[in-house]
Amino acid sequence: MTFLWGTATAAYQIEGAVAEDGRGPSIWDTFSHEPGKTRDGHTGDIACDHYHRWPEDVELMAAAGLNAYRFSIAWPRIQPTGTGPANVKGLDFYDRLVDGLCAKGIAPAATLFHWDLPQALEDGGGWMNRDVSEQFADYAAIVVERLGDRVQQWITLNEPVIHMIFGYALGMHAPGRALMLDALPVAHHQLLGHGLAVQALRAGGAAQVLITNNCTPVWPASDSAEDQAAADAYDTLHNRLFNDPVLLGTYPDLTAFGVEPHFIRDGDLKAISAPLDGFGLNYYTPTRVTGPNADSVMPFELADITGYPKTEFGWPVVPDGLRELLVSLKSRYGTALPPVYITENGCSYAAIDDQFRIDYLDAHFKAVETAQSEGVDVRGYFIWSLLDNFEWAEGYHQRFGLIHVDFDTQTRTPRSSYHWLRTHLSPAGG
Ligand code: IFM
Repeated sequence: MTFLWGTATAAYQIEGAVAEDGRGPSIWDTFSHEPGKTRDGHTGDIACDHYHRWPEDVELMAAAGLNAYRFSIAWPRIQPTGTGPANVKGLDFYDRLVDGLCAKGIAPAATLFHWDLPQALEDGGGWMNRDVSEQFADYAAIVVERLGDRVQQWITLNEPVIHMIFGYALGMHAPGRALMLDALPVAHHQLLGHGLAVQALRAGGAAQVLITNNCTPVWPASDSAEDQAAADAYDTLHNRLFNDPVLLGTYPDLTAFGVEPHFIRDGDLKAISAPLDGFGLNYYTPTRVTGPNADSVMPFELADITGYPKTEFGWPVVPDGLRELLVSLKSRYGTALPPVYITENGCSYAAIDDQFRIDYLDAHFKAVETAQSEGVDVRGYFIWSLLDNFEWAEGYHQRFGLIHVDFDTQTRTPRSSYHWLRTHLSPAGG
């Protein structure tokens, strides 16, 4: 089986063209236009203008020797208000992109939801409203009907944990709600949406169906009972809350948080735990935690990780964390864990001559090889990201691309890491 080597992107982060061809507004349009929400007031209005420049971007992928591409579909392009008939021009865009990828021998991997909820659905409560789960499945059905004959992998959700925590619990991302633990239904409704979308995708003849979860190895700051309990609580919130229902059909024990998942209905977990063809894993860095202090609102506090290089975002570079995570997933879920695809990994580093990124990627590739030798079935690796792009609340200040983008001229300049990757993928220059 061919290992998938790709890059990953997301619609709002690269497409621009936010008012073109009938696209409706998303929560990120609203949020980024609100003063003070993103660094320097940056928005995704133009981003990388990928909506118009996608042929050049596909050429760049092909020239690097990549055989897969993970992109996301903007729900508000397909259903401008989140429900109702398909906007044909929106579907046409992805149809052109998918055809362009296939023509170059690049397998399309489409994510259905990478955080750009149609604003009209947020106005009805967003993912706090259970109805959105069913509306998400309707949207999935529309898209698979049009693209299902060519898309090799369907990824229902991207990082539901980050969307819940940053978007609904802390308010640092769209839709900007700060509900803290009251945001918990957002986890369940996204997961239910995943489960219902799996049904719709299967009914539509989808080739492979996955979910992408962001996971982190959790390190207690010491072996004290307090720090161990805090690590357990954080692991529950960040990892198990989103992995257990999908892979085991159960929710983890949430008593450390003093909450009851009262919003679960009969049959939900059966839908959520429908078998998958792969598990998408996004890994960036471990998380170190200590026990709570007198002011803590959660049963843990986050602590610094020292002794490692840091990306320009300040994230510690710990390649072995990826091996640790893969092995721990295998040990917790055993045969319930389908083949794993690293659906995102990469670093923020701006220089064109980016030896830092080369070292970063090389070390993470080796960590995957080690995990494979320890028995984990990893079948693909998607680097975040193809291009510098709109990094959410950070605007254009964090640059994750193998390819530098000049946002004034839209000129693409491949970084040293891009050239290194090409050699890595085709050592003979073929
Ligand atoms: O840019 C994001 C992406 O949208 C989701 N995963 C993490 C990336 C880097 O922060």
